[in-house]
Amino acid sequence: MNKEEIRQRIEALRTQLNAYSHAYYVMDQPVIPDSEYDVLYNELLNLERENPEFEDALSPTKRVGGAVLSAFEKVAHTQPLLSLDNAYDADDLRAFDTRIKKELTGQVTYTLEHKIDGLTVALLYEGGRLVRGATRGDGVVGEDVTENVKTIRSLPLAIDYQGRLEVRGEVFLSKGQFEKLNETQALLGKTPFANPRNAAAGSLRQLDSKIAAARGLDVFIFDVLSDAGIGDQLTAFEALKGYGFKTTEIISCDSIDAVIEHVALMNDKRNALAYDIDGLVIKINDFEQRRALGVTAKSPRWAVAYKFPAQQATTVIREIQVQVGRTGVITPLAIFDPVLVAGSRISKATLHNQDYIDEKDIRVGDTVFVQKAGDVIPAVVGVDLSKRPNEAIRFVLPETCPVCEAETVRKEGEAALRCVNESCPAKLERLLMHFVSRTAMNIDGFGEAFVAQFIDMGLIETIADVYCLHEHREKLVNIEGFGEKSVQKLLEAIEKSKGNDYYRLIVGLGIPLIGEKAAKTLAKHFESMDLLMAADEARLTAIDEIGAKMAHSLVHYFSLSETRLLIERFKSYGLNMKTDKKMVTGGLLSGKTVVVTGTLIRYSRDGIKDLIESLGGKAAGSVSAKTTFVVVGENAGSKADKAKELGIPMLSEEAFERMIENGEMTI
Ligand code: 0OX
Repeated sequence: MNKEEIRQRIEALRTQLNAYSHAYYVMDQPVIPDSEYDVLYNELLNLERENPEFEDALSPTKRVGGAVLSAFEKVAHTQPLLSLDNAYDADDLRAFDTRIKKELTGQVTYTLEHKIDGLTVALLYEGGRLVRGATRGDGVVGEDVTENVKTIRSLPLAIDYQGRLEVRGEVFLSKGQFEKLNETQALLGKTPFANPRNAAAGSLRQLDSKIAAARGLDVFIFDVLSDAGIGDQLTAFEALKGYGFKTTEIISCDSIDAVIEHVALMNDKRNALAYDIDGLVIKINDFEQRRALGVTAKSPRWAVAYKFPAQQATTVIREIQVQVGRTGVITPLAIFDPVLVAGSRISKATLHNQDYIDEKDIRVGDTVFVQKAGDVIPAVVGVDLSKRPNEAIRFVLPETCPVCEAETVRKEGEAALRCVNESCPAKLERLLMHFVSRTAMNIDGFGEAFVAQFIDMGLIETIADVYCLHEHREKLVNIEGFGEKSVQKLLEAIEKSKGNDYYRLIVGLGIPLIGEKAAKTLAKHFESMDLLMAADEARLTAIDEIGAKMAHSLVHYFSLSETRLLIERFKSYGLNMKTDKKMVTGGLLSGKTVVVTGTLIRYSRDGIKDLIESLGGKAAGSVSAKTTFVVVGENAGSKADKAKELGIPMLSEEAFERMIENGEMTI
């Protein structure tokens, strides 16, 4: 190839690669496989290297970033970048419509665009080429981030318009890129970004454009400033798309009612989008009407940003309280200025443990991002380090329990710090609240304040003492605000609770990792508390819903002498500790008689007997015509012979286990 042919080939490759990038990054419709793109890209890269006179700063090979800047240049915007007034509900939207209708006569059409929670940029094209990208800054002066915006794959570096054209848009990170970025941050041992907006802001303002390139920024264009005779927003979007820009969907509505309807619809659909939107921007479609309305000091009268109820908000942590849970776990709780998140006011959130605090480096005085995890539990997801006060110091959980002052201990391999004092009053208070709660023994009349008082007065030292409260009737009646009637009611509720389903007592014990669901499963598999207490870890983990950690927790709990004493006392007070027969009769072995012979590997004799009984079966000592089947272990003797003689099915230990695991009688 001679020089001219090389130049033409380079041009052709650039045009071709730009078109493929547009299909991939803007239209989301790749037209060639990555491998083919790579071949052409490498050809271009080589030609450019060998022929430096044809270098071009806007070549597709320059998307990877380049020189490191020492600072960003300031850029005065051609026209100020306005901000938007906000609307938070249907009333605000109607007020916006009313204001407009006062000024305008004739039909008004509104357009609705996604409101991207990113950073506004102004992009200038001259002679069909991107010449400058600037941040919004204060709306009048921004910063030159041309090198960084050039790395945004969905942004055309060359467009088919030779005049001067400025477009404006919102730079953002998709949810997927944000996840990926945080995974990388974690791998590098760096603090994760709190949200996509922060990550996008940090990336757009990187002095090293190679870093910006690696972040995978994206941009939606929503505005075009040109004299090309465009008269309305719908046409502007069509023109933008025609130039190769990426736009969000846009819809038009002829009434504010239709706008309100669409806004509600979008709030439901927003989670399905690949990027975060925090609302919709509602604009008057017609530019003539826009001009008639004009602008206020900082925002246009013809547009409004409808904000969805915030799912994330910022607030300031005023205090970190330390709480002691019923199992002694010390939990830090952040108390912050109340904020509205996903429609509800929150003022505190758990910080879980020391690791969580350290990982996010959360301090008192910090401005933090809070959100509702799974839209229910409030969580502090990150810190805005730029707002950290100088005096903010690292937060460390205490070495002694804030309630009983006993030592706090963190076991190896555990995230939790615990108060190791078995009789810590805080633990007892929490356990007692849990014991009487709706999910556990469901005893009405135990207000939180009274629970603390009963403990203070020495009336309750363990949860079993609940059933001795009637002995202190006099003292109870004299408690201020309690009175004869409430005492009577409470004592009746306590008495009634003795007849509860026994799974409730299992819940009430507050065994670590054993909640309501696990307790119900256990009550189904073990007919009585005695059987449950005798179960070993192998027997427990043989149950589908019981994992190794739960099994370990149960065995440990029941091995404690305090536990045995507690259970004995409950028994002596007449608490129900047996599964309702109905539950067992529904068991896999209900109505079946099973004989075990020989030595089993996984079960002791008592263990398998318990298992059979907990499944509703009868464990018999000898084989007869009534025997349903025989479980045969090693060195089985005469019982196996008898079973053979009578034609009674025999199962190996393994086959028996499989049958139980599958929950199906195979004989
Ligand atoms: C966005 C967004 C921001 C034009 C006149 C005032 C605001 N965050 O997605 N701004 C605008 O419009 C400008 N549109 C948007 N879609």
